[in-house]
Amino acid sequence: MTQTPPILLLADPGMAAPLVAAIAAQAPELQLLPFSRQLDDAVLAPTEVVLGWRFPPGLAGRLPALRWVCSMAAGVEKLLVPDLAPGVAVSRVVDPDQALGIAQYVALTALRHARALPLYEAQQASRQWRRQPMAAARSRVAVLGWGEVGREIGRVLGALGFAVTPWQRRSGPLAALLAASDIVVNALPLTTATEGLLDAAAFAAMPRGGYLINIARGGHVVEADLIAAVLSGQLAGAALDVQATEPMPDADPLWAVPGVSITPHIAAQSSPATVAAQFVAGLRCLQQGAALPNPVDRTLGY
Ligand code: OXD
Repeated sequence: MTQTPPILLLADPGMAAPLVAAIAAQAPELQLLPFSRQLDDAVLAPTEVVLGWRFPPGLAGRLPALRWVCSMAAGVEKLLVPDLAPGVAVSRVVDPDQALGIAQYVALTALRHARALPLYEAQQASRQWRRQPMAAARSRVAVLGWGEVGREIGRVLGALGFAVTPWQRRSGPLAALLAASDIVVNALPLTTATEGLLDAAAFAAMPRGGYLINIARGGHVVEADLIAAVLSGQLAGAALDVQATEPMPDADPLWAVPGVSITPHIAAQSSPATVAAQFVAGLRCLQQGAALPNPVDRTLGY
């Protein structure tokens, strides 16, 4: 491999050390430069390659030699910043284990809702041994977004007996599918076209007692509308692994909505070894002028 300028690493401190170790194990000749606010323009200017999940504000405009941005996250919207020069290629890591992990999270939360576990947990708290009728109609699931993650969710839920219907933006209007879905799972990329898609009108279109599972981005959901829909009983609740503001502040009203389960963006993460292997393979393609694996269409946003 020919000598390259250091690779700029945009990772949270907890993620940076295992990634640096995984890349060193696979390509010891590569030099990594973890980003810090103290780095000045002279150090940043030679950067040709960025590996990360989000640009700090103003950074992309300070990288005049940038050629390639490799996203270690499935969602790339935080890298497609306005000051990213038009010619810079963007691609992403696609980790099948991450898709499986997310599908497991969705299966867990969908089954918890469909099998009325919160009801039995409440009964246990008051020592009630009471059987409730099961509603078979709870098994219709709309999966919004049919990329690697959406398809894996569909595969796992299908195997569990849920009737899964996929939806993509090109499938056309969403309302009819929402009206026929007891559970809606959001696995869409966040783009200007999908931001705020899950709003009061979407929740009103769902059958009363419906349930939302969001493993994509908080920006897809108008959270005030979701809270109103749950408090009014239109929705039974929601499982939100992602929220508009992460980390969620203490004062966020979502914390205390009965029926809403919050997890801190843990549905699944890519493994450092997979990120390292795909990044190194992508770098070789870049150096040889070959097509990058898993390219991102910057216009579409995914
Ligand atoms: C994401 C990820 O995009 O964790 O949310 O990969």
